[in-house]
Amino acid sequence: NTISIDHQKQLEDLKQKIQPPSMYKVLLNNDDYTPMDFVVEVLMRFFNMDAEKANQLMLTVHYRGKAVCGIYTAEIAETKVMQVNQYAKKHQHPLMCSMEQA
Ligand code: TYC
Repeated sequence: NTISIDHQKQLEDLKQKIQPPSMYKVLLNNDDYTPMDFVVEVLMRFFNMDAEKANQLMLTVHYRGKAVCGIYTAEIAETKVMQVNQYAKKHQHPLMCSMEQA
């Protein structure tokens, strides 16, 4: 009947207004100078990986050029990128972290 059709349209309108946030991949890039141990430490410290996972991902970056460390909302992704790049700079390593829309 008319009422249930109207109700269904209201629900659809509401649904369309609730959009999930855009998500961003946080990437780690390979370089020739950053020590492997430092990259593993970064992955454990900022991406909450255990030693095995961090070592695996570090090797993926080393052999493939880059890898995704995690997928986050914009604000979290920006914070991760800043934290990693600041930490690398403080320790005088050229390690580079960046983000792109997932
Ligand atoms: N390629 C570096 C080395 O041989 C190790 C490395 C891995 C550097 C991952 C950066 O994101 C990186 N010491």
